[in-house]
Amino acid sequence: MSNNSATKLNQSNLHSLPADVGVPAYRRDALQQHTIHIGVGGFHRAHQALYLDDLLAVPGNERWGECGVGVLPADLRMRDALCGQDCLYTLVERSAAGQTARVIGSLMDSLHAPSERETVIERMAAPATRIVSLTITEGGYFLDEGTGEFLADHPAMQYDVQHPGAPATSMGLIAAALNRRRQRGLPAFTVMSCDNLQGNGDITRRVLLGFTGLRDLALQQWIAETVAFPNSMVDRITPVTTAADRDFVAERFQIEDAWPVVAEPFRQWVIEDHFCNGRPAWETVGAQMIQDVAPYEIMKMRLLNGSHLAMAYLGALAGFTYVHDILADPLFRDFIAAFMEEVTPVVPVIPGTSATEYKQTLMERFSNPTINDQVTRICSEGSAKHPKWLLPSIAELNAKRGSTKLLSLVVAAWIFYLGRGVNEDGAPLEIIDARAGELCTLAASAGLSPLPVLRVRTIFGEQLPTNADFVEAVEKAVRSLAAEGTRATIRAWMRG
Ligand code: CS2
Repeated sequence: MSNNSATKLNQSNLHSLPADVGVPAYRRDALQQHTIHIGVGGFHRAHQALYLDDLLAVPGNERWGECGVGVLPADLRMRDALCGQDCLYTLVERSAAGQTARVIGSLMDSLHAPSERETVIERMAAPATRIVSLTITEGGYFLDEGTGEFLADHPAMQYDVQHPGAPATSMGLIAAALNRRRQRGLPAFTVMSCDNLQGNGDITRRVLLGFTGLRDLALQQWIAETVAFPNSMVDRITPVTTAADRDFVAERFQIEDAWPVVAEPFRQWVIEDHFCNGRPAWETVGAQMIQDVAPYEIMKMRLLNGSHLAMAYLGALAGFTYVHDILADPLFRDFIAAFMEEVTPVVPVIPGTSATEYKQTLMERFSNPTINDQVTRICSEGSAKHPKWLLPSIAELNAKRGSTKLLSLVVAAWIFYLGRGVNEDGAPLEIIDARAGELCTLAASAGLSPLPVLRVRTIFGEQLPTNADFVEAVEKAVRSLAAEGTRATIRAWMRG
């Protein structure tokens, strides 16, 4: 559906938008590209780019503009959508209280590395660049989940080692840009990961040093000595933008926007204050700058992201399309609450933060009926998410002799979902995972046995698959899912 009276979004039309749409309250032509962000998806546009947009309106910060970069071939669509509207886009916040829209202006340019690689490297190497930040998803880091070490043999890393002048990955591009800075006598930039990984900065450092060590020890040493890799915790539920969202923005806000973004009102950002070349004063716009973010990251990943995994596969099997509908179902709601309680013994205590309130807020956020967060979104890339968000809870609870009954059911539901390929109504499941081919085949290969998947070392590591109790618990849950169905299994598992 198109709306002919909607105004096309671009710089010169900003003043013609309806009065209830927020617009940048600063001069975009005065911005400088101090940050380069790799991975300009919905999440970045609903989160970090918004904090920056808020900050640019605060006197003294008006130069901290950003350039976005896509590294995947498919990112061309986002580059074209943004460039077609002067890098402006609409952010809609939705809650039961209503909907608000504002146009975000912090992005100054949008580049696509596969089609303009040299421009991307030069932009990162430019003297103005102070920070390169990343949301390249949990699977975008080349780490062995078993050992925690850099995956030097990964074909993508090997390709970039062999083509230093034409890298394809984020790590290859960053290394190439840092190399130019070193040769030109320029200071390094900070590399700031904003992905949901525990110790995301430490991981990025390990991967980048591992990668440069394969090729150039002098560069590796320079990076080790000069580049800062702050850890951070980021949070905001951001569904995938749909055609209905685009139509809604045209109808309700009279804006013709090729790629708006919709998010919940909640947002949180906790950043380790460790930068090597300056940083925006994010603390003036609500981010927390602290020395140790680990407890915040762990709490968020184990409770929020872990609960998403807990509802994702069971919810998909039971035929749910939206997250809030899962939460509206009393059985599933009780299950998610019980799942959070099971995980709580391995959630760090944060002074000044009540775990009980945190969990209540999560239940409310998950229940938000207006954002239509998709079950397919939270199901996607399970092979990258389980090792980060769920398996560490199981390992730590095992060490403490705590219960892992519901956690094991979640692992079982994921494997059953991969092997079955259809939900309980027989409708095909859309399995989105970089390792889908391999994992679906393994999951379907041995009847109802989860063993072939549990033996994938790069997901489950060395220890867990040798834990007979864990393996038996997963096997039992898979059998029950097949014989009794999702609801009966959840009910039985909740009874203890
Ligand atoms: C989600 C996250 O991808 C997922 O499965 O758990 O994207 C989640 O919505 C964000 O981390 C919220 O901050």
